[in-house]
Amino acid sequence: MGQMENREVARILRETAQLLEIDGAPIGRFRSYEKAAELLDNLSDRVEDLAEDPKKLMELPGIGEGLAGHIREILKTGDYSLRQKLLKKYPESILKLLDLQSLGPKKVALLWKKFHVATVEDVAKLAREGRLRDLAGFGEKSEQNILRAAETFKKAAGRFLINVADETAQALVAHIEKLGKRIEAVEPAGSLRRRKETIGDLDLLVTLAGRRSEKTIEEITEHILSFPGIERILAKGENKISFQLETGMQVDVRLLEAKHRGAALLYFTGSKEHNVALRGRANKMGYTLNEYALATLEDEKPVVSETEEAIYKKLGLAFIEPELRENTGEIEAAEKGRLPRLIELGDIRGDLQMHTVASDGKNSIEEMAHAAKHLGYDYVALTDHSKAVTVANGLDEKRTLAQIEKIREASRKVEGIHLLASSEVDILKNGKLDLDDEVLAQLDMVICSVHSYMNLDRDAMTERLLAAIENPYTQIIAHPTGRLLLRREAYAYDMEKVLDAAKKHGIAMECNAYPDRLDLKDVYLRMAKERGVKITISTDAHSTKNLVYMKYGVGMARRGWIEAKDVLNTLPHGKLLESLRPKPGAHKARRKTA
Ligand code: DGT
Ligand code: CA
Ligand code: CA
Ligand code: ZN
Repeated sequence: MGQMENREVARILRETAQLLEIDGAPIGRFRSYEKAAELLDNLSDRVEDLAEDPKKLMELPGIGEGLAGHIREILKTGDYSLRQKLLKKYPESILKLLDLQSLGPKKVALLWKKFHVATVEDVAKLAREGRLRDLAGFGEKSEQNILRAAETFKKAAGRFLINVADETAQALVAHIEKLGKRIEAVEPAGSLRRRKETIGDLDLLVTLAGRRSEKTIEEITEHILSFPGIERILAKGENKISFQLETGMQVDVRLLEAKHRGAALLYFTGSKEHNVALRGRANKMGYTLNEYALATLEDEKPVVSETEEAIYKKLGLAFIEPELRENTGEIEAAEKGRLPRLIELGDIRGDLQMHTVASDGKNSIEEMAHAAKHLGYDYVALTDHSKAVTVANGLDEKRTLAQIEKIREASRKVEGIHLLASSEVDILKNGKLDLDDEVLAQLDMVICSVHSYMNLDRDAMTERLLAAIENPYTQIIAHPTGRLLLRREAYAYDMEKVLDAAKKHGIAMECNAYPDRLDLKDVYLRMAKERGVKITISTDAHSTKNLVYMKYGVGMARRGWIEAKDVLNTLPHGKLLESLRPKPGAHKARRKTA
């Protein structure tokens, strides 16, 4: 029996739920699978350990004898018989169809019944031909939505969210490090090291401790390939091993000697564009640059190769952080000594967006506060949804006021951390905010964001955001473009206009650290910084476990050339509050006393 991660078991349960729903099973039946999947995803214990004692499994909420048995079957066989049975009825690709934004199980079931289609391509074809508009629940608009979603799907194929890639890389590094003294280092390179928002494949560099010999390479290769979860081996040479994991993720592992480590890191970190520019520069200076060394052009004599720093130095450049290596001005800045001093995770003093059980979060105010305190934060803002976001059980005025009281009470109870009573106030279709002014005035911080009518045309969306920014209560715009990585494109609007308005009114823009969002993205962060618009980096955590996503937000901010001084939540509590756009009342009061 192989080792199974909670996530893997959850996936099988979730897929069973989806197939049952397509199959027209009663809601209670598939929901119980769905809930079990969600539970496992958020469980800190390994389900495999719990399952050793049948009683322990059944102590979990919502897990009865039936589900406990199914979970044990999944752990034992690596699959689930009901799922397999359903997959005899429907092709596996139908599960991918469900990932398509705008298609739920009911529509997928209908498409299967009517046309026997189960792939994104086939459904897109029907949409293109205008054959879906007359189906119940569809229309011309849904055909367009399907086509747009299919486009996103095509682009996303074969890519992974950064947290998934990062966790896989960490597991691989831990596995390879078991080689002990035989290796000197194991380090991720490629897009993961550059902290790109999505990752195509993993590139791992393994530096050997001694010289390479056939025997050591053989032993090391054998160990690496014993990593659980390898689906198939793609290449196996003395310098490179490639394989595909069961999750579909591809991994390239390079084996190298210590003297080449810097050159290899530089080469395999990329980006390709950065490397091309660096090689051009090297050539002009009489060098060649490859994955082994910076060498003289004339007789290919190695000059430096052991560290990246030494190579950059030889090329007349300051060290360029991996996140900046996209050939968007970093080489020129490194030459002139004008690189930014990028923000680091340790600069962050608090988290300004998170949800609790009051709306769609999993933990209480106090649980979030304790977890945040544990991370060493000075403050956090509790930002449950407002009433328009009904799917997330958003709070109306009355509930918001009660929530504010609860937060204040918790703040008194939990020592050593400031709790800000806030709300993620929905920006309505017309740009108005979803809570009354009297309630907005009670909040310590007002964060606003869009959750509906995301395909307004560009001008209407620009106006909507401008209206929200002009509302005197607005202080921060959260996940400003609404993108969901690999699933949904950003909504279109005039970012320059919106950032100009944000600057004018002293509004901060969020860099949402949730791995599905990472919004604002690098390019927009840089645009914001150029205008002097302040940034906040927040996790949008929906459980205590999500608070660690901060590092991905910091990664995106670094890609956007952001420094600690650009980010409001690097400030201590008092300074933070002073730096927010003044509230309407406070503004008046301040002017009166002046
Ligand atoms: P990904 O995997 O699509 O998220 O993006 P990367 O940047 O990790 O790209 P990948 O895995 O194809 O290659 C890793 C790095 O190795 C890449 O950033 C630059 C370098 N590299 C790989 N192959 C080539 C190549 O054929 N030419 C050049 N110039 N660089 C390469
Ligand atoms: Ca890669
Ligand atoms: Ca690669
Ligand atoms: Zn939101």
